Amino acid sequence: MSVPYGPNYFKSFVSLILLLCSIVTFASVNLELNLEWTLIQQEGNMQCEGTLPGNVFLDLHNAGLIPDPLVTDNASKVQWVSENNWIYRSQSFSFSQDVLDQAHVELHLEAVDTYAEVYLNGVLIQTCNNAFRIWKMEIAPHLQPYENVLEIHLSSANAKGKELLEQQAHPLPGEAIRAVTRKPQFQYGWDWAPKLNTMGVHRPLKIRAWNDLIIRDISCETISIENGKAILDVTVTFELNGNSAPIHNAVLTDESGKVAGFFRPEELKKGVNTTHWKIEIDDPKLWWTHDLGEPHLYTLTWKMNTTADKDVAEIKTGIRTIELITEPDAIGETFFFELNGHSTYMRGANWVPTHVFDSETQNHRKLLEDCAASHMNMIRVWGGAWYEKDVFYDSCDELGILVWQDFMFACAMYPGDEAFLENVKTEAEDQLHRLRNHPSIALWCGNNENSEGWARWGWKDGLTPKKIKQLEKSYAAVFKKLLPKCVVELDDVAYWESSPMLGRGDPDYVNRGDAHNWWVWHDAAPFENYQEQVPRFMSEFGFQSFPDPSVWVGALREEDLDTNAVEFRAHQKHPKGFALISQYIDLDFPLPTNFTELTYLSQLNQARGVCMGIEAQRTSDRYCMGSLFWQLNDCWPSISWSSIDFKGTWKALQYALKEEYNPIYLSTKQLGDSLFMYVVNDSREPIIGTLKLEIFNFDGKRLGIYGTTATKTLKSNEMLEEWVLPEEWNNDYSMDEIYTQLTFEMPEGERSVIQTLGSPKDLKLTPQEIQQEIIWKKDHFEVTLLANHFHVNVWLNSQMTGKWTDNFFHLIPGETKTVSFYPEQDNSLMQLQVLSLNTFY
Ligand code: BMA
Repeated sequence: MSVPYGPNYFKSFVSLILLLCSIVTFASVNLELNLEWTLIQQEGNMQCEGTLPGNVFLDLHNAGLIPDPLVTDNASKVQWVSENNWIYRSQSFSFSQDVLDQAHVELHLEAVDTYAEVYLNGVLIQTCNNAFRIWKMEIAPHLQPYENVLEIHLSSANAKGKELLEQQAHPLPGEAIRAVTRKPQFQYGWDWAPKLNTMGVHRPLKIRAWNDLIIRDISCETISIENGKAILDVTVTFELNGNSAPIHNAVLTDESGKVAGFFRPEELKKGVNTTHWKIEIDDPKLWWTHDLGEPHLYTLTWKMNTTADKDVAEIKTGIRTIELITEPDAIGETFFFELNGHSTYMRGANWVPTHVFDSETQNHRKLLEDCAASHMNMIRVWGGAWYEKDVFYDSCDELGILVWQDFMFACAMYPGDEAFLENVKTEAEDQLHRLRNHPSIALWCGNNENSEGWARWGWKDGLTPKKIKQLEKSYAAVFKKLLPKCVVELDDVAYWESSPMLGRGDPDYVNRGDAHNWWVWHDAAPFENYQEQVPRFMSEFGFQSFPDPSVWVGALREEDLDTNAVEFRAHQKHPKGFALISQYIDLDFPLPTNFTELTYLSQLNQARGVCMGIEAQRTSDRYCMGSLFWQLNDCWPSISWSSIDFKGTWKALQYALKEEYNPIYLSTKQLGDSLFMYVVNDSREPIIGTLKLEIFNFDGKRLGIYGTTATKTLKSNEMLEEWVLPEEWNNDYSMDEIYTQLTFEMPEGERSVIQTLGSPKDLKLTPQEIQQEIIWKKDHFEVTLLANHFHVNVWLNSQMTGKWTDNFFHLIPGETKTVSFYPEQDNSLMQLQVLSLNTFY
């Protein structure tokens, strides 16, 4: 194939990049369309260079016309941008003859945000009104051989929202302005995100040119896995233009080579056709989450040709079954996932966008690797944002992490008129087609907290019974009828109407469905509340903390690192955020005296709270079958619930998860004056071992050893609970003077955890010195520490962005601890600050 742009236009900055090299030999063409753009204010005289994928905030900032919205309190200063209408106009471009010769040339636009009119050479070719749809438009009739200009006219979602609200037959409660527009809801401002209601096209613009034949869709579903045999159903939808009969050639492969093949001439049918291929595979290699096995992937390649055209589609998929089991039991109703028939405890977190601007999100893979490294096996894509980019789902498939996928609706009541429903239906179909082949997708969930909001957030106040009924009808139309129907028709995983199923306050809250615990934080209940309220599946619970100080570099001036500074406060989006953080720190920790100490203690406090929740849930003897805390990551420099901050630095919580989410879970819990010891086996295989509890004083002297010499066997999903009564051990020492080491000794090695008991505030620690040695080794620092006294949660503050191999750990008296730090930027100088809880005593 020749270079796909005209020879006279080398200087026109048009570049069309080949997406798939393998397609070179085929007649149909797949291209990414990279053009030069100008951004023009519609009713004003601002104009600058534009970039798509991208958005107006980015372009105006790059041109120096607005300040960086992520920095200081600038977000509040750029709100006028969202009230304006903007045009992206391309420079003139052309296509090569290969493209122009095709009968069809389609422009595919994804993440068009949101109200847009697309013009080609002055002709309106598409009107868009949904950022979550994939817009496909035929442009062949409007193409010129040499000069083409594409224009995307974007109108303000605020203005359009007001217009739509006026047309509503009934008022919508809550933040109605955002509910009428299908764009990421967090862009209207959230309690962890600034209000940056932007306009643009966030994902690559694509061209598909074809002549006689195009493969529109391919899906591969696991029908059953039984007696060492898997049955798969492959469905292919294709479109034919002409009169020659197509020939199919399909092959399923993995790294061991061809697994199954298929070759068949097909009867001709002009227009849209669907064909099926049922495959039986002996001894299939199943797709497992990384903690239960290998996330094995197969490649399915489907080639088709007619005498006049060829096309090929390739997907990566896995053989697995995933079911949500909700069955009545003595207490209420179960809520757990079965992966390949195996009941699986879900350990994970909620995912928000990795950047306020979708085109800037890049670090999906790295964050998901962090999740796997902390033993997470499920991640929830929360409903107030985006259906994530392909790289997110590809990474989950490869890393063996399941995805709880929300449809993009959050904390509002949505319209139910026909136009809205039609729009949502197409959105759901687009996304189901795009994502259903990913073995990682475990569940489609209708919305986030809409039904809880409706039940208990006062949205019904002042509404007549008739209006209440209308709103409930709209809710039912979207979440009880339309979305479940789409999921049943297009995917093989379960649909769940709303997360949570029941709000807190509902008497059945802990008995059925998934739950969000916001007594802690929003209602200021103590962390112990997590122990009282253990639901069947906890899909949200969490607490805020400050990010690593390196996050603020470039975002705030040194002198603004102060909770009273307007600039700093702009990065805390919860109105009671600072007060709540301090209130909880006061309960359990010594008082911080400066910003660094506040950062440190806020992280310890967050880790303590979330881990108390995880412990209560994981030691419920499988009553609760999942812990997804709120929230994994950040979309900008902020004080938030995240366990990994905006620059990717792990907070204390993320390190704690290495123990807390370990598939073989160990914990010592103080209940009254007794000590309880737990071992929980989340792995697929039985574990055999002996349990031992050692008690040490803070000088490292062993005061006692408890446990039985009897070997215990724990089957998969089994829990071992043992206890030490007060009379057996605490005559000589009190809880605030000791730390424990709980060990489960197995033939293949031991698992061991070190913990302190009770409130950290009461610990009788002393601020003894830690000896340090720092060595620079080509690309990383090696830090060696040694102390004579037990140090709680040692924090190594490098004051720069990078990655520690361990941090926030307890330092054992007399034991040398060596950790490494890999700075993001080349930097052989580190001003290490070492802090531990002991510093405060
Ligand atoms: C949950 C989420 C978000 C919110 C978080 C913290 O309800 O669904 O809406 O950001 O709580 O308040």
